[in-house]
Amino acid sequence: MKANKCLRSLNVAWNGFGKEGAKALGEALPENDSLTELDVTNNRINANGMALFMIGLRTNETLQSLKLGMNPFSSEVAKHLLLIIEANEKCALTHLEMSDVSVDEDVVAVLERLAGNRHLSVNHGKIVRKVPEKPYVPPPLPPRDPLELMFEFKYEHGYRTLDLLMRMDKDNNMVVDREEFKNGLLEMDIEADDDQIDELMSRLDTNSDGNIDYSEFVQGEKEYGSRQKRHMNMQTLGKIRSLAAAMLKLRVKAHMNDAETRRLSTQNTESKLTAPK
Ligand SMILES: [Ca+2]
Ligand SMILES: [Ca+2]
Repeated sequence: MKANKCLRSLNVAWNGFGKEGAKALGEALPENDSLTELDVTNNRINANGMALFMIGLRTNETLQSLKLGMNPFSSEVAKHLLLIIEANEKCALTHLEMSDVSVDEDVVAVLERLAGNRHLSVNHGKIVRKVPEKPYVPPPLPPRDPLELMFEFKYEHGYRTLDLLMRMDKDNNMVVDREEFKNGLLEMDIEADDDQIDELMSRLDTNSDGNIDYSEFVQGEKEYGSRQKRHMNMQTLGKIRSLAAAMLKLRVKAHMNDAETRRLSTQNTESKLTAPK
């Protein structure tokens, strides 16, 4: 094609020539000033192949019809293609066929700009929403032990053990019975059903007299309060791990962006080298 300066129409559809064919076309297009129609439908041209092919469109001034359908490239690649067409002020393209390529709002925005100053009709696929990046969702924490929550409440409010007992002991007999304990937890917004209340009572009421006295509160705090502190340490550790994982993801993404910038920069250089003087 480089040598054949009189060729007006080239149909190489359904060859499956892939990246190598796309590269050859990308190199030939800037040097050809006769070709007006090019059909490369169904040639297994993916994003890499399109990158090589698009180099040729940066400076081509004769091509009017380009058929790119049934090649595996994305909306993002279609956007780059349109940006290249937009940047080439002498581009003669009036018809672009890629009716099986779904496009997102970024492509639609470029098409709207082009509609204002070019006579270019583009057959594209359906318009889809841009796929947002999935936000990182940490795994749910297991439900907290109501006793640990109760002692956490005590620490947060700066209560002494006696303050906690007196807060729950509504009849002022210096012990907390089942009903007082149940209502006390409710007032602290700690949820526990009847079975759980029975179980919690049996853990605190070690002499099984049906009441929690001061020494039983102290003993309970030793046992479940220290567990609560350990739990808090584990939570802190979990948060640090989540943060480290998120930072690692950001570093990987930044590295990928750098690689993409370098690749585009290389393409730029190649384009300058192949462009006619
Ligand atoms: Ca009482
Ligand atoms: Ca007791």
